[in-house]
Amino acid sequence: MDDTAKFEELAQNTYTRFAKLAKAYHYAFSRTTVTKGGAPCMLFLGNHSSGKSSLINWLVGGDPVQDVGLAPTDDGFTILVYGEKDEEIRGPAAIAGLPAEYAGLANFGDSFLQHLCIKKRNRGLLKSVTLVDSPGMIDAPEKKAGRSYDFEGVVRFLAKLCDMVFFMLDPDKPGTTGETVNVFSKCLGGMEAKLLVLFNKCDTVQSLYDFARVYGNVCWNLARVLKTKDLPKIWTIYSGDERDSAAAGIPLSDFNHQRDEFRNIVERDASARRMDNVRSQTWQDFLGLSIRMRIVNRFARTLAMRKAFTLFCGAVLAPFCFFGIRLVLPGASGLGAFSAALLGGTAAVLVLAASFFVMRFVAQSTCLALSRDIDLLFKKEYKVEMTVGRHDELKQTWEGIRDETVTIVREALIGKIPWFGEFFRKRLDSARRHLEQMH
Ligand SMILES: Nc1nc2c(ncn2[C@@H]2O[C@H](COP(=O)(O)OP(=O)(O)OP(=O)(O)O)[C@@H](O)[C@H]2O)c(=O)[nH]1
Ligand SMILES: [Mg+2]
Repeated sequence: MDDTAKFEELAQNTYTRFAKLAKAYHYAFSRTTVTKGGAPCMLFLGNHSSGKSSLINWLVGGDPVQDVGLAPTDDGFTILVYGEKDEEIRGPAAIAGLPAEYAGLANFGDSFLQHLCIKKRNRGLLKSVTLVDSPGMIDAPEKKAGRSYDFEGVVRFLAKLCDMVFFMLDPDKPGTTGETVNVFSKCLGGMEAKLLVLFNKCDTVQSLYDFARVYGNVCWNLARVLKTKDLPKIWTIYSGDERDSAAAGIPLSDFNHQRDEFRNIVERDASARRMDNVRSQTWQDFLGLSIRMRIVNRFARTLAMRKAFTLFCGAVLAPFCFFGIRLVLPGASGLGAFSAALLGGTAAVLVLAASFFVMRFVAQSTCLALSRDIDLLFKKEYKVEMTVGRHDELKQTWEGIRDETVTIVREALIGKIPWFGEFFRKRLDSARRHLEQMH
């Protein structure tokens, strides 16, 4: 077994081993299955008619697999995989034709599954990569008109799973539609490393001046949606047979060169990219779980201590009330010993009951206070780690799970947290280190 297969097996075992723990801490892994020897996957996103399907057809070669057209053509997701015989599976049955990694797509419901198609084709490229075509992004004329399924959720799921994400723009629509803005801001955050921006159909520009204008427009619009400080590399390409520069408005030789480079990335770099993606995903997943556990465990400890202290105060005060009243009242007020004991007993019970109420109040205010100051809690817990080593990674992972953790702390959703949470976290950390050593 080679190193890659060993890593994949270990990652899969680690996911299975800690799945229950993750559930107890309300933590969702971004991937739950690592298929041994699985094919790298590439997702094509972009405005409608930006040329996604044409580019896929060009990459796989032979008869066109995807329909192309000027009007919005694809209204669903198509996953192209290798198969000896040509086959198309649509709807819920499609999931069964895919590796286990895609099983999570079933969670997006029947309406989405009606918009899912698997195409099996006997093409060389598909032996080594899986390609995912998506519906073009549109600004619906009516605000209310939308898709019948959670489009952004599906894009987020696929973008996390896929090893490369190509985002396509074309000279016709160099601007970004509302849906594109949403996708960039809600679905592709933190995935900049595997995102490649493709400025497609460069053969259609009329002149160098025309090209400069649309290219400037693309950069301008990207700057509004991308959260990175630097502009990413924009691959300027076109699909289909090599065009003659004389027929196009601008010289195409440089772009032909870029097309070849792009093709190389798809054909040759794919498996290395898959390994990078799987490694960084597993690393992120387990680091995220470890942080979630540490913060929630700390919260649970603080909560338990404050509750115990309130009850302890009640338990100490109650006998004082009982014996104090019993001793002081009979002589002072002429009450009988029995009446004094009765009064003392009632006071003690009232003190105990009050301490229960105070405890509930303390619990609520602790939840609120800790959820409000959760960043402070994180900084205190990771004081040492933040001063050395991979503090940027820690901070980024924390930011990714912060909001959910706030909800858990505020709502005190810690009912099923294991008693020895820190012990389990240490086991998780040692499994994490073991995985890292295989990097
Ligand atoms: N000149 C030129 N035309 C292209 C290129 N790529 C695509 N087209 C044309 O652009 C139109 C739209 O192409 P599609 O591949 O259907 O675009 P799409 O992004 O899949 O569109 P949707 O599925 O509707 O989102 C078609 O008429 C294609 O022939 C290109 O590189 N150069
Ligand atoms: Mg298409």
